[in-house]
Amino acid sequence: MPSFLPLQHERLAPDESARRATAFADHMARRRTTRHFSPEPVPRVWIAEAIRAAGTSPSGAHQQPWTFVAIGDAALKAQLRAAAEEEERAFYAHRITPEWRAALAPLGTDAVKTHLTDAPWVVVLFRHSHGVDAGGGKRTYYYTQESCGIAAGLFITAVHTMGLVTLTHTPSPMAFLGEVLGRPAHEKAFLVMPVGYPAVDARVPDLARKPLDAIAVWR
Ligand code: IYR
Repeated sequence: MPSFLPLQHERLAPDESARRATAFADHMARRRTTRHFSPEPVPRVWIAEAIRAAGTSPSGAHQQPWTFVAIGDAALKAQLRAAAEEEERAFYAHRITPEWRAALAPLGTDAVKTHLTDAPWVVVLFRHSHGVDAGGGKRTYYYTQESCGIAAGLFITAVHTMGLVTLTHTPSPMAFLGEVLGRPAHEKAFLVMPVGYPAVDARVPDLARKPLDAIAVWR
């Protein structure tokens, strides 16, 4: 039998909804992805709160198919950076297609991943490709990609809201992350997110977002 509870919901005055709608969209419009992090420390509890926020994400069948590994240890970050750069050197030298290289050109990315050692925290989101029941048996999980994508979005939003920056980094391939971080085989590295203050001279590519009328259709 499913068990239901009354929804806890605060009904806002319409003008307050309107004010929040614009304030939040403006707040998110100020978010930028930068590759330039300050090594300044960030309290562990802030990272914990961002993970707690991300963990409120909706997920397929409420299976919550995610593990967030937060790395603050400098030696471990250096080990991850070395492994990521090895993969990325092969990516930029051989695996990248000409079309992909052209698409990345405006971002100015290369195989050097200073953010993995500059940022005080590197958070790696692992997607559970399936669950494991009490007896060690495989339990099918649903919509794990979508679920982890939404959770990552909430994490990024939490980080931005606390005045920090993050970068959605996808080293390719990512299998080394599970090995270095000792995750079980059903946890697949999904996204690497360094978190910290921006460097004083942090820069961002000169990019524009699509306007509302290019991304919304009304019927
Ligand atoms: N994984 C590489 C390449 C890369 C791919 C995309 I799509 C980006 O938006 C940015 C980078 C890297 O991290 O450099």
